[in-house]
Amino acid sequence: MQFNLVSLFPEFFESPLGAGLMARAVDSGLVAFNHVNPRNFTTDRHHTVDDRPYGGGPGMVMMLDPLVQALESIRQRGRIIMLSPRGRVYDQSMARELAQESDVTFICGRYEGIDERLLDLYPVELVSMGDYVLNGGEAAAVCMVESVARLVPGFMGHEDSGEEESHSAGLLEYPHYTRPETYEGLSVPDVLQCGDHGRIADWRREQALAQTLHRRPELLDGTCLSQEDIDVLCGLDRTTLGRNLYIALTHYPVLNKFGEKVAVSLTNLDVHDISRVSRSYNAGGFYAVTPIEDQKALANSLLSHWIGGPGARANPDRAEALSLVRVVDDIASAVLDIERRTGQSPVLAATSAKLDRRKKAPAPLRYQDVRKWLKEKPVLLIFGTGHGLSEEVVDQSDGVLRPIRYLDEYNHLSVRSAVTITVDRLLADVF
Ligand code: 9D3
Repeated sequence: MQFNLVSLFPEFFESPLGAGLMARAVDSGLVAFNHVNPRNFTTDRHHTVDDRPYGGGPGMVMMLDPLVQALESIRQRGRIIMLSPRGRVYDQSMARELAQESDVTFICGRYEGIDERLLDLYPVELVSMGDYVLNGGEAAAVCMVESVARLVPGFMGHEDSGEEESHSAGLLEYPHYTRPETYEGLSVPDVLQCGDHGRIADWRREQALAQTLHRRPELLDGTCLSQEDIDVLCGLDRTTLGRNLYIALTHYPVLNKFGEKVAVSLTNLDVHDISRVSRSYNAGGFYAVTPIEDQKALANSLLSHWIGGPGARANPDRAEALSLVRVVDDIASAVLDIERRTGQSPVLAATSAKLDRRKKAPAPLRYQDVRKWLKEKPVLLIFGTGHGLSEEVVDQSDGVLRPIRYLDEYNHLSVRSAVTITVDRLLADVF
């Protein structure tokens, strides 16, 4: 396989592509490198490859002609990859694709970037190594070349394949151990010394699943899981984030359609459905907030019917969900209850269907902010009935979560739908 490397710094590649397995693959003719330096295709006295950007601004831009001449000098270009922070993020599936090719060309940018018209002249694919800043494309090209080359049959030597075994695909690795058996009092897990290969394989699979769930849960979405795997994952502790989440459904003070402060009646359907969401996601609790006495009495009679009364015998699952409901006068009472239960003060995250467009409005909370809090402390997620929370509730909160559909104008989900979507964004099994 031939790799064409278009770069102003060919010497960059000397040691990373000249050591270990890569050196042996070059010696055996399995892979070859063709270094092409755009500076060698300049015609002016100073060998200029960059110029000032049209429109002004900092930095320099790589000029078209040296790049075009450099590309034209390559006989078989194959797929043309431009390493760029604007590219699609590189992954193993793209490495697999490229390993099928006989030629690939990598263009490594320097300076602020290249003249955009190169993309009109050649079918260039932009590829990024991830969201961090490098000095240029060379280090990224090395990553791509290395990951593609090891998939070329024969590169790894013996019968060893550069690809992970199919049964471990998409999971993080299980932990490895070697001698000595104990080191500063730390011993090797007993199961690895028992000699039972079936038990060892099971343990390693469980470890791989546990590592993936705790460190990179989003990988599980792209992984084939057996029923046994799912049973293993169910047995692992996934409830810590959820336990810290508390939901408040506010019936007063909320706004009516004229923006006036009002009280809204409690509804049976809201209490049932939000309690079932709370239980399904293992939330810490659900507060129905209303200071109105007959509303509280209504809620409590509903709860006693379903939790201790005839409803509980007919439908024990519902009793389990509704046991999470606590009827309180106001947000402050919910906060006190959470403090009493957890010994910690909750962060208050208000919600809204609309972005606050006022000039001095603080930036909305992102879901990732709230997810981070949930790892260490209780969070009370506050929803409003009617036309949303009144300003005083928002003002006593630590922030307002970004609306569910913040890029759209029409925004009229029921509060039950909004609770469900928000809780799923915070606690989903899948990311
Ligand atoms: C001011 C905006 N910057 C974009 C994030 C400018 C800029 C920074 C760094 C332009 C080019 C570069 C050089 N980086 C690469 O060429 C590059 C890269 C990267 O910086 N991160 C992740 N993957 C890649 S692939 C090529």
